[in-house]
Amino acid sequence: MKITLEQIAELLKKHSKFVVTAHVNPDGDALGSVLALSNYLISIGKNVTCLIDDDIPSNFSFLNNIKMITSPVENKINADLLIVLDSSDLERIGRVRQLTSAPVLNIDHHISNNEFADYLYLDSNVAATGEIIFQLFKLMDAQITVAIAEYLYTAIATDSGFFKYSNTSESTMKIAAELIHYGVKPNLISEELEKKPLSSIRALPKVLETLELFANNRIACISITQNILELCDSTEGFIDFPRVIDGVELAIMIKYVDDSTCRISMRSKTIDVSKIATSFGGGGHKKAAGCTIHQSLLDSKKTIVDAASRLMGVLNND
Ligand SMILES: [Mn+2]
Repeated sequence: MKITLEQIAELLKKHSKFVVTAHVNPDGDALGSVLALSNYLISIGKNVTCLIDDDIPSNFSFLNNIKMITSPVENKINADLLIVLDSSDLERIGRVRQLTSAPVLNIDHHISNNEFADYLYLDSNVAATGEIIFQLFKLMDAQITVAIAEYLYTAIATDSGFFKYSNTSESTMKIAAELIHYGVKPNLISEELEKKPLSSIRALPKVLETLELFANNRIACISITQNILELCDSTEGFIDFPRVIDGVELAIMIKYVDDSTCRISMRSKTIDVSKIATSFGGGGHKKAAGCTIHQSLLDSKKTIVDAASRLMGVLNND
């Protein structure tokens, strides 16, 4: 059932025990939204358990109280509501669903959302789930502490590519400005988020060696092979290299998972890549989406480049 922000506020007021979660492979929006909403709920006397079924990338360790997000363990949790943030389908929250039978409230901005929740608030026009949480806080007259402002700024800045992507709207900027008013220092947040481990920079030449162009140079693809993965812990930011090549409309990163599984990330300037991702069981946004393909790295590359070429209306003869 689709609900309004007002109805979300009612649900939050009415209930007292919440599990708050977001998608696996958590990004700034997932973590920032979970931390902002959870800390607010705690501040108004609610009982909150924050769970994400994955490791938290070290870039986010600067966020206040980040350790309150833990991995799910076997024990069942008695809760009134399971709040699922920034996730377009239930599979994306991993094992968290098995821990509670509470009804699900889903707050999300992915156009590919499959409407799995009991209560859904979906706005695919906002840059980040953090924007929706901010609107909710305004509606509930929430006190926005510096920490909450930092969580929301991190959520919005990361999902909008630091206010560069096409999802950046007038309202995105206005919310960011308000968050600065509440005490955010944008330079300090960028410094933390831009940090890369030395191993990633050292692996970069190997990554760039894998660069291939298809569809008359409109598609650029990099491959993170098993060998490259052994050199670096994080592949964060690698897709920006094919993305910025002059003339490239679609950047693809194919990451080895095992001999018959690859993780695909896509960043587009023209075509709607959420369609491609959804057709392979993944999801995302029009200009940024991802999926998993159960093929070898080479076969996955062909599969995804062919699908993208078809959508672009070009025959891929490369
Ligand atoms: Mn998001």
